[in-house]
Amino acid sequence: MDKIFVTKPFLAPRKEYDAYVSKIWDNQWLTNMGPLAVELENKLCEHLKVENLLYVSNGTIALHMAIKALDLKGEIITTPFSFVATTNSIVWEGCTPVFVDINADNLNINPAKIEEAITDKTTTILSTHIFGNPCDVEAIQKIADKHNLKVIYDAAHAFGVKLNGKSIFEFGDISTCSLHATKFYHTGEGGLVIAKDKEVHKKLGYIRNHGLHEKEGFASIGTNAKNSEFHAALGLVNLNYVGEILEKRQQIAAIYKLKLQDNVKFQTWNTDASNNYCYFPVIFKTEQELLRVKEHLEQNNIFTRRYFYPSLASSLPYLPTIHLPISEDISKRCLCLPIYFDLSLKDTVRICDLILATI
Ligand code: T4K
Repeated sequence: MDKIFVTKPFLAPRKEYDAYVSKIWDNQWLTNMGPLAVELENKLCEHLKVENLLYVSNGTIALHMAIKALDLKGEIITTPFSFVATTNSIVWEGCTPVFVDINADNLNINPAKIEEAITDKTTTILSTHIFGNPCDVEAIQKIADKHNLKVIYDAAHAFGVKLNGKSIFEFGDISTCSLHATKFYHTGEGGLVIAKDKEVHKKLGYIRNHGLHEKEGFASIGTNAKNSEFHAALGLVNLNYVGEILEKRQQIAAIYKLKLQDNVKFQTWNTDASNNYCYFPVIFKTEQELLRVKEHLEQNNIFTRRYFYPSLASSLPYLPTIHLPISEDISKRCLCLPIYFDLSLKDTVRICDLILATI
């Protein structure tokens, strides 16, 4: 039996991609914001109903760019329950991450605990909409306004998610997204940076392309965060299928919810938000139960992932260890089940039956 992984990238019909590759050959233009990258950017703005969006090379560089563009220093309040790139970007940019525990139900940073972590060095709140579930953006913005802090959202998982009918990318000073092969919508490698402010957007544009060049000199620092025409082409063909991708993911999620509801806990979703089902996390009663299920599934060629274990606050060798009980507990009990376009509903039912037979 074929192996089933936690995810599998969606690929549009090959001939649609090949048509774009022919264009690349004709243009002999491969990178540096070529015509396809520009076309993708425009189509993404239209699709997501946002402005000030940049297509970049990955979701990690998008975070680095956000910190750089806002010229952030000092302490950045962040979540311990995320992919390591969220924390790494803070450390790499010379800032200090200050972890605040999460809410056990929605798995996002707990705004009620943010204020007690604020010091005179705090400049920013950088949190993740984990598994695409919007943070309590209103509460976070209120705290930020009161203490004059910037807000960055790592929206790596949240492509297409809407909150009260608005794109989730519109909240905070900057939102970033990952368009990695493992995401709901992808361009192979890729990322997005969306800024609230036009001037910040302009600055991000310079940062993406080695900084601002003026006449014969240099005016500001930058990096290379551009993406190639081949990646953009993949994005253009895949974008036509996001409706179908979502529909299939919804069907898979419905089966998981129906069959597993009495035996595991699900992430409490923000009631004002849509869900893209980028991931399907389930929370077991104990870590032992999770490990039993994971092993049993592996014996049946089904490979789940412990996103996100262990808690970032207590596991990074280059940072002091801090024990935050809720994120430590959740990270031990949370398992992401397979969810992707090509996963059959029959296999989804089989996965559920194997889980139910183990717990
Ligand atoms: N912030 C957050 C909250 C994030 O979750 C991420 C990335 C970032 C920031 C940074 O964004 P990027 O710089 O990555 O754009 C994966 C992804 O590499 C990473 O993008 C993602 N989050 C993270 C949660 O997961 P791994 O090490 O678990 O991936 P890997 O290679 O083990 O792939 C997982 C499964 O997907 C495989 O078992 C099989 C399948 N797969 C994977 C690839 C790459 C395929 O079938 N085909 C493929 O091409 O990190």
